Amino acid sequence: MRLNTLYALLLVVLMRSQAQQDLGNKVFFFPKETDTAHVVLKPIMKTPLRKLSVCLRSYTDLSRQYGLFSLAMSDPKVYNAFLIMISPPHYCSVYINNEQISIKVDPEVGDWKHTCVTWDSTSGVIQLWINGKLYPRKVSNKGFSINTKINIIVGQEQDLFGGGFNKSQSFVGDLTDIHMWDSVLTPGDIQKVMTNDHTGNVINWRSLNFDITGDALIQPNLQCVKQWQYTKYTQC
Ligand SMILES: *[C@@H]1O[C@H](CO)[C@@H](O)[C@H](O)[C@H]1NC(C)=O
Ligand SMILES: [Ca+2]
Repeated sequence: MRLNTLYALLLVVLMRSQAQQDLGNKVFFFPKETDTAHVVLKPIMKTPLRKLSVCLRSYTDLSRQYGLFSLAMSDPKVYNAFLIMISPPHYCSVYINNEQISIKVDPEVGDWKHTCVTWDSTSGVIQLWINGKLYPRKVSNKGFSINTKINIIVGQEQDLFGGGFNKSQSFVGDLTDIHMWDSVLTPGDIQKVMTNDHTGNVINWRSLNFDITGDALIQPNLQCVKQWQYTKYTQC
């Protein structure tokens, strides 16, 4: 009887730590530059990734380099297995298997920015979409795949598996609507993601399993983007 109660309690604790949250109308807010504040995003992933798409929205006034999305592999040790780094005002870098691909983009403006990156191992083709605009495509690491021993972090950029943070590359500001897929989104899907009409099957902002460490907060999204093309901001 007592053992049963103990098991029941343990189950509740386990289920709580596995709980998924719907973060619709919420943001991760990173209030200041640190080398600690970050969020680990736990993916749903059973097989290696040979295709992927990552989309998220960001709002920052940083003018220095910062990491937007950091995926590291532990075995083999590939800490920039998939990384999105921004170097304002003109460059967005996508790293696959530690190879840096820089893409020249329109200058940063003080506004919400919706970023999607897709990669297909079959061709190596990388697509970068910012606010629904496709930038010139690039190629990296044809044939590479990302195995399941990974750690995904926002707020910091990993120079080690789950660590090696540098505050000069940390993110400061708001992040929201983070989604990841094990496929390459079509242009139509990307339009849907922008209007929050398509959710990820590897990471889903509306059903997110995550751990917050350090000085990062969940805050209401004060400017929800419902119909990006038509009325840019609506109240939540
Ligand atoms: C931290 O990042 C800055 C800016 O990118 C760089 O100049 C510096 O060398 C980095 N420090 C370490 C220890 O990696
Ligand atoms: Ca670094």
